[in-house]
Amino acid sequence: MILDKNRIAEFNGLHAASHKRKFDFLASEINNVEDVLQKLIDFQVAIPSWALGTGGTRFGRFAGAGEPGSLEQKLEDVGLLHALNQSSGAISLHIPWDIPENYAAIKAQAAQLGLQFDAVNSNTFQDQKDQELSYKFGSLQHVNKAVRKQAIEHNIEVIKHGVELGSKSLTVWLSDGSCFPGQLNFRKAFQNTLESLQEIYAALPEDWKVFVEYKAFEPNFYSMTVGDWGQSLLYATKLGPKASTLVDLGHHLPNANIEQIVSLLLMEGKLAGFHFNDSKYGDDDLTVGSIKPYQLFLIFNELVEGMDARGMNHATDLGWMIDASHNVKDPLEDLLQSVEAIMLAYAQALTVDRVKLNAAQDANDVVAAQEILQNTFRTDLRPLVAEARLRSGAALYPLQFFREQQLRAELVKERGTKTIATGL
Ligand code: LRH
Ligand code: MN
Ligand code: MN
Repeated sequence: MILDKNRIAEFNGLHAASHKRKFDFLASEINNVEDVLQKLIDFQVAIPSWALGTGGTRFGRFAGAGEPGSLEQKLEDVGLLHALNQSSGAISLHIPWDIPENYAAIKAQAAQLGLQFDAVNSNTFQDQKDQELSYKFGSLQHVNKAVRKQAIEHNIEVIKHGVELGSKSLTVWLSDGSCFPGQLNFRKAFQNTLESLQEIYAALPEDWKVFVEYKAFEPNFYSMTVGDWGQSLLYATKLGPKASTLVDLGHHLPNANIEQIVSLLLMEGKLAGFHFNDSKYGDDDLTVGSIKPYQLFLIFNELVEGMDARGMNHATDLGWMIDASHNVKDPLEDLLQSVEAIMLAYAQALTVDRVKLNAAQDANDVVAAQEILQNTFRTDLRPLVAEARLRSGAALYPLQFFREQQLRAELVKERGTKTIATGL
């Protein structure tokens, strides 16, 4: 489905007057409002191809209707999201869940929808049909060199797909690790993984990067070979300047101070970017901002502070991606909510009074520092984010539009009720 721009314009027209009242009030309270708006307009969050179908757990999956059944339909869905919010202008593919065949056609379709190809993701955490050797006991860490070789070759294959599509980075997430004490020699597993990553690194084109994603547990429950930011940073440092650490918000042990991790990785020039999601317990992959919105704001606060200190471009110098899935929501509605939460946290971080915050920190004025952050967090900046959308031709209220215009029903009509998208 390609959305007719007139439908959005008509919808925005109906809400223009009430939006303007709210925005004008807010704008009069914010110093650098035009600058903030431009930054919001420029900011784009990539959508993972595997989040477009209803997710499942190992206990079951309740498939939705009108889900994308092919890579072309996944692109269509991301194009639809982007038309609605103008902030989702990229898609991240997972190989082999997505197998691009006709590169020229896929690229032409993406260009027509205004989409870029973000990081490509490899998959050595599952065995595929017809795969020669099993990843049951790991991939890049495996005790058998032939298994490591197979996993390295897969990653190089993924890079090749990415090159054809115009991606510029590879994200490597490994489920490698062990389930029981004694199962694995930690040092050998690390060395094998490093050597394997070095071979993948050597295959990166000149202008490419590799993102090393860590995760504390699951599917291995005793040790993970890339289990935390320390281990990821070790690999990234040993690999070289094209390698950095990717932070997936759900991949930490409970109560980890993610904003501090982000700040230090940024300081070291080793922060690759994000997989945004939210969680109550572990890798829950819930809608961004649905559980801990204050944490999300604090992370963006560190990002804005640290990126500005290093003179980085917010929109282009890190990888911004969602990595969420949901059992009980319409995936497109879920993704609209996630993008909105990210934009809101970013807007909040952009409006923190940094001069006052620095002064409070330098004076050990703990109360003032907390007030500054919480006042910003508690200011309703939704009209600001809506204004950025309005100016970029998106819908003032994308979720409302999606529901009122019954876009899922249109997709069901096109694709049918018995649809299953590949992914988690
Ligand atoms: C692992 C992970 C990783 C995978 C994705 C499907 O939990 O976050 O990023 O590629 O899920
Ligand atoms: Mn992830
Ligand atoms: Mn995950």
